[in-house]
Amino acid sequence: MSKTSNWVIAEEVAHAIRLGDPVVALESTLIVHGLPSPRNLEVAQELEAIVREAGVVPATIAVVGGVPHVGVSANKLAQLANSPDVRKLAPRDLAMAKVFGVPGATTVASTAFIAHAVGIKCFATGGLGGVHRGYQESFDESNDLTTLAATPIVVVSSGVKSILDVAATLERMESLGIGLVGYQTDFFPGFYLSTTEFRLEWRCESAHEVAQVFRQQREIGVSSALVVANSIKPSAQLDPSLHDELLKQALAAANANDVSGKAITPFLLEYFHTNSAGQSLHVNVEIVKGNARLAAEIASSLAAPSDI
Ligand code: PSU
Ligand code: MN
Repeated sequence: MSKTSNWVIAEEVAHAIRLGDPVVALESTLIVHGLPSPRNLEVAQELEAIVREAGVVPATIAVVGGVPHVGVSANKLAQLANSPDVRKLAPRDLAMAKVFGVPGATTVASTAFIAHAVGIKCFATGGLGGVHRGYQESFDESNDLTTLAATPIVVVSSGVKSILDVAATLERMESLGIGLVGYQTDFFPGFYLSTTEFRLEWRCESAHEVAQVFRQQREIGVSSALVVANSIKPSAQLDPSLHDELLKQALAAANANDVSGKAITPFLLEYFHTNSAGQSLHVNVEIVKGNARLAAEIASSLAAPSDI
């Protein structure tokens, strides 16, 4: 019995995978824990619509009744988003979720893990998890990084969340051997901000080039993910001075409230959303939409016959 045999794969998704048609995986932690209700469920639908408009099949991934679902229905996602204390599940939690029959949202790590296991090659999110500020004391580094190091899938993101220690995260990505290219940018994006000061070593101009790089990785046996860093355009970014001010306040509030571990990322994002009069929420949604659009293009290129 394969590890995926009791998973629920939507018929449309299973069909596309069988035929080699393009599919884009979407995660559920971002919806359930990263965005406020009721906007979160609308966003989930908008993301799927963006992928569909590009002629690609969307597959939102979540755990329902302990079982990974690939291509979860709007109804099931709403149930998940509305149930209290729904867990944030990393790959290491999937076995326990199954045994105890609990629902959960999948992080970048578990979405990538599940998507790869069923044969999906491309995935879109907002910002990856990474190394938290103060990691020297807390050892808080997202499992997203270690999982992506061992999961061959294209992940489109706007860098890592700007609440993190970006320099340390980039160093860890290098140590872990995670592939990284900028999409039409020479600088690592700053999630809510179009750019950081960190220069990227590689840049792709098109979805086609990204697909070529990923195919090449697979061909030579590089088994890490390929992270595609896609920036929000400068005119749509969060005002940088507002960003810096909110970040200072959010970190102080997390500290004062003793927030740590899995709760820290949702806490900081929520702080931004409630204290920016909706501006950060708007930017966060735009980021993820842009990434879903690009992921659909890349998935299409990956499904087209190879020219290398
Ligand atoms: N991107 C967003 N919002 C989010 C996340 C990503 O725009 O909420 C989620 C992802 O699911 C990612 C998680 O895996 O945050 C990272 O959590 P942690 O730092 O606890 O590993
Ligand atoms: Mn953590």
